[in-house]
Amino acid sequence: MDIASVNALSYEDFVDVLGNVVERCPIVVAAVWSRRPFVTFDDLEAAISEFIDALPLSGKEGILRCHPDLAGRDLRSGTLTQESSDEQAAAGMNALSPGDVDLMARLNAEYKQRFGFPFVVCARMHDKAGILRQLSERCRNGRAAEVARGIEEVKKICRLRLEALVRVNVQGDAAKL
Ligand code: 2AL
Repeated sequence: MDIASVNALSYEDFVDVLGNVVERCPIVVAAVWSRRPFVTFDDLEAAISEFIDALPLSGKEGILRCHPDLAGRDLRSGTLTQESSDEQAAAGMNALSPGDVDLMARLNAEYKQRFGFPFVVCARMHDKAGILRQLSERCRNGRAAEVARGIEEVKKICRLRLEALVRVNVQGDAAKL
């Protein structure tokens, strides 16, 4: 889909097509629909990013809380969104040894206990070893730093999900379909 086609969508279709670019948070794109027309792909991405940045701390934490754990309950029960399922598979989260599943569960629980929201990382940009390393390292950060870091990761996930839906041409403009 190209940016002109994105701009032509009704809000219902816009939310249907782009609603999960931020995991289980369709309100984000429902809010930015009124910022159309987007001149480029980057313009659309920037509008999403600005909406997230303008949220109060509780809203940013809420976005983080909409993310499923890596190698967690939703993966085991088959209730991940398609996007999350593909991302977790790309990072090998669906093929962990029983020992690594236990380690992830322990570290995820420790992180959540400390911060009150889940550990979020852009899974497509890391492998299993990198994810486990970050999870143990980030458990030691302060809370404000982790909200900021988690939101940075949400934006990376969002960029990749947007790229799968809207073509970015060589000039950085969107031009797909
Ligand atoms: C996820 C997810 O669902 N996709 C991804 O890249 N990261 N979840 C998470 N807790 O980091």
